[in-house]
Amino acid sequence: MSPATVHLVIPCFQESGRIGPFLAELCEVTHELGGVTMQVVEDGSDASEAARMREIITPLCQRHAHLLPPLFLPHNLGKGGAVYAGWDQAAPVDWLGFVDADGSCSATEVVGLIQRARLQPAALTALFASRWDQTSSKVQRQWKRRLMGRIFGTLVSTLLRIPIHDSQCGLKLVPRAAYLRIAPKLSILGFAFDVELLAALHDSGCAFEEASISWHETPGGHVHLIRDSIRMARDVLAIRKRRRKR
Ligand SMILES: Nc1nc2c(ncn2[C@@H]2O[C@H](COP(=O)(O)OP(=O)(O)OP(=O)(O)O)[C@@H](O)[C@H]2O)c(=O)[nH]1
Ligand SMILES: [Mg+2]
Repeated sequence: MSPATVHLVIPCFQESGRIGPFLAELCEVTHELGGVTMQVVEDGSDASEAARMREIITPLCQRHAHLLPPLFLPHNLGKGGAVYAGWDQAAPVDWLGFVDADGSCSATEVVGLIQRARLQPAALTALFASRWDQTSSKVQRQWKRRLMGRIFGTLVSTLLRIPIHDSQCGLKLVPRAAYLRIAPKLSILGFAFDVELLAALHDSGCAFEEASISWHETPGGHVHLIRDSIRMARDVLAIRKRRRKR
């Protein structure tokens, strides 16, 4: 029997300085794995950044047919907007997923999560990678990000009453059928999109599991700890309000 198919989106906002080695390794390991397609979705570039991204991605596309040509969106939608744009254009695979471009989560971890997904007899349970095991040497993060991650995780699980520790980890796999059911309800396109995705999956009856992974933070992140945390907390409150109305 052929393995469950996966389409992975790599959302990018001005990542030409960070994505190269990670994308090359990801191409190699997913090529060996088979049944995986991938696409970079970038929405933060000017002409010179787009040219740099093409310089990195074009040779990889030539070597690896499973790396689809990048999608350059005309306007900045945010991380979630880029992920959904990629998912909405994907061929009918079993699993839709995304992974951050900066390599904080290694290509080996991506393979591990795909293998875990393929153990399911059918694609039914969404898999959210998690940095919750924060005491472990597996997770290296700046203390400020670690702390904000804990606070935000507690906020999400308490306000939304969903048993999750780390809703924000940059690696997730979602059954495509489950995504199609909830897609019309999704409206948050920024950094809190994962929270709305999680809540919608949960409310639609789709099970999810947190999968502990190694995480070695790559410097140069785009999340602004104060500004984005406030925005994300507001988004969580809005999600709670909408859920209560239903
Ligand atoms: N397309 C797109 N991708 C984005 C946008 N903002 C962030 N991303 C991508 O989202 C991913 C995560 O962003 P990072 O900059 O790594 O976030 P961070 O500040 O390191 O936060 P953590 O990784 O959670 O510690 C990266 O692949 C970014 O390029 C955006 O507006 N559009
Ligand atoms: Mg990062």
